[in-house]
Amino acid sequence: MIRFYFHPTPNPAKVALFLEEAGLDYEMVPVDTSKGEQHLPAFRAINPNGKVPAIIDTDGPGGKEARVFDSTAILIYLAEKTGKFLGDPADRAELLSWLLFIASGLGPFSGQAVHFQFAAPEGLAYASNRYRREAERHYQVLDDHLAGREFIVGDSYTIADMSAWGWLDRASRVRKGEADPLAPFPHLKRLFQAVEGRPAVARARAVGTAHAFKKVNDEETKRALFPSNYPPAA
Ligand SMILES: N[C@@H](CCC(=O)N[C@@H](CS)C(=O)NCC(=O)O)C(=O)O
Repeated sequence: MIRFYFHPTPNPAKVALFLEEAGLDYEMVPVDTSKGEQHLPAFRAINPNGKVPAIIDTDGPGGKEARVFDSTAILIYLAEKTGKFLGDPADRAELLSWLLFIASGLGPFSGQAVHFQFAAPEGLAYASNRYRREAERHYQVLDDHLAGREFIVGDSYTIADMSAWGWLDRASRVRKGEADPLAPFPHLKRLFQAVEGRPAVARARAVGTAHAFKKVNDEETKRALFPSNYPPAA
């Protein structure tokens, strides 16, 4: 059994997709980041970084419980555990390279592009431009790589494609104001649509929908999500 610590946001979405693709038995545990539940000591014991996703595998290595945090670590852990969606072993260097490119580039720059265009105070044009343009540059790198290729790694659907899907799903926020945000990146758009068409995506999108996650963006939410805007806790 996997306990899956979840909030309906891009990094947990990648893991939801893997769990559904692999047909693993799991229990979704809501972590309402808008209420600050990611900062509770009980959750910090699972992810010291205080972010979702995280998992507990009650049947980890040696039959012992294992915690895994960070979406890319979880994807690699579960792919190795199940032997699914890792691609050809001969392509492992490519798989790790593209996973880390998404984990350290495409994902974080997309996140900051969304932050500066939607959450930060007005007037931070330099930051908005930098993060949006860097996100777009990462889109272009992946788009160029995908020319003439069906998937990111080798010739099969892997955790790299799932990882990219999680953030490409937010392209309309990353490229605020664009009606068809992936249009300039036709290979990326094709990949996104191919993943989007998989039955597991509909199931992954349904994860957590029965839970009443907080939607209001009030002072509690701002303090929970952006603690660096407030004085350090004593
Ligand atoms: N590198 C981490 C990033 C995790 C992350 O930023 N998660 C967001 C949701 S997508 C979160 O927990 N936000 C709440 C917060 O930052 O307090 C991963 O890939 O899992």
